[in-house]
Amino acid sequence: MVRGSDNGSEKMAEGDNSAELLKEKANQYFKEKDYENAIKYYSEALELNPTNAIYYSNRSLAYLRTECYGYALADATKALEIDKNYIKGYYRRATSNMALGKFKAALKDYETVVRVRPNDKDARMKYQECNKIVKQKAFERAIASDETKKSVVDSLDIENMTIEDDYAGPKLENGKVTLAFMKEMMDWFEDQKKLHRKCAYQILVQVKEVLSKLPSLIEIALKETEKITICGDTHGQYYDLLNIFKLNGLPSETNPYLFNGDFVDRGSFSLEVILTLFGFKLLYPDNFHLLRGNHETDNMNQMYGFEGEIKAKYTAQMFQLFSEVFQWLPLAQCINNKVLVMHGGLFSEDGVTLEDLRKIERNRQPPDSGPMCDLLWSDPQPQNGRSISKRGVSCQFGPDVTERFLNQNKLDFIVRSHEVKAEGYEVTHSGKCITVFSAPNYCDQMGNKGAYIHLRGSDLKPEFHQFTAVVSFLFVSLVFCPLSLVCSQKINSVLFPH
Ligand SMILES: [Mn+2]
Repeated sequence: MVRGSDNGSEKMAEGDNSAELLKEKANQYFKEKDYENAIKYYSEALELNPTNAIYYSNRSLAYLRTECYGYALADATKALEIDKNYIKGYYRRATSNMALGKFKAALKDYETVVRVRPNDKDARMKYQECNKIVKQKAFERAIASDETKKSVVDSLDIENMTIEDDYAGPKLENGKVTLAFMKEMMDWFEDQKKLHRKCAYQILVQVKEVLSKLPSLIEIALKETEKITICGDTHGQYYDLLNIFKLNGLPSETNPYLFNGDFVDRGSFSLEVILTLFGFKLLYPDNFHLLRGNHETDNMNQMYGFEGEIKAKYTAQMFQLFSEVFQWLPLAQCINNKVLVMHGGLFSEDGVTLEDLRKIERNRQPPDSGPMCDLLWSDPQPQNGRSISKRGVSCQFGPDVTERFLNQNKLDFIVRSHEVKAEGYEVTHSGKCITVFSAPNYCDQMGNKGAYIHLRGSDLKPEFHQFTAVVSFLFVSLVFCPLSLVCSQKINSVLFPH
């Protein structure tokens, strides 16, 4: 009996030992920022020892890094179920909830951390940041109810904004965006100079007018001889955007583009990216297309840098106007009745038709569920059916879901973005679901290629073009994000797994 139980615990110890080795291996991958492999080995460690809170907590952090906030939250919760005194678990759960915009839930966990570790400066800072947001949200709700929403446009007097004599930058010509203006502005931005606020406001007011007249589902027809270039996420990587134009030509009436959302946040040059894209929209309204991504929203902009960037470069009022403009970005685009493009993907329920998309009232922050939410947030998955989202918003859809949707709507395939891919693009669901991502070396560290797609009217066969990042380390990297816990890549004692 005794001997037997000894053997049992020896075996257990062996299992623990190899689980520890797997964890060490995972930690090494994490250090090298190879989060996919880190997740793989934490998962293997958990198979051997499913009662270790640290493994869950470490995997939670790796999920946070890959923006799988739904999974990150589940792991942090699991770590706390196993060990409710495990302080890092509270940190992780708070971070996940922050990323999901659940600030009150996050605040509760930060409170716990601060109570247990009164001398932890980092924890105190996070607690204060979070507390500020909770109060601000409550204030916004309070004023929203007694004031009908007024547009920033009504309170601007753009005509009477004066451009100082010492301003040597680009100006609109008689209030109009021209090709000469666009070229001058792109050079100006390349030198990291600031566009006069009058010009920025002119672009914003005009583009709001143009976008608000568009339907939620854009439908275009390419002639036999025409082609369109589809780009995925650009995320404030201005120098990579310029590189796309260098490689693929400037936008024009004969060189149409479709940019598939997530123009802002993450990168330090979101303002430069979005004003360049808006400028081309004004110059070629019928041949230059923009769709909304999940980052063209207030919640994301608050957490991932764009709001901070606009406040630093201009004012809070200008950010408000950006927010109004974003609400008018169309949600999907159909090409030759055969190819449907959207930022995220397909829907949480079967039966959604193109007619349903046309009817979406999009001038709002996206709801938590329904077709508008899904278009901006969902992801494909390899297995059939649907599962809960790794991000904690919308769903994941399988090849059968894609097949049914395409059949019902008489479409050939979908093109979406929203996920970083090593090669810049990925073809899944037997060629029916294509991902394209145009921010190479995403966040200055993912090492991925960027890609864009050519679609020709003659055959609508996707043709992929890959490119690598321009040397962005030459440029000062500025982070405009108030919530360092969510988005900073800085590794400190709290963030690093153990
Ligand atoms: Mn996205």
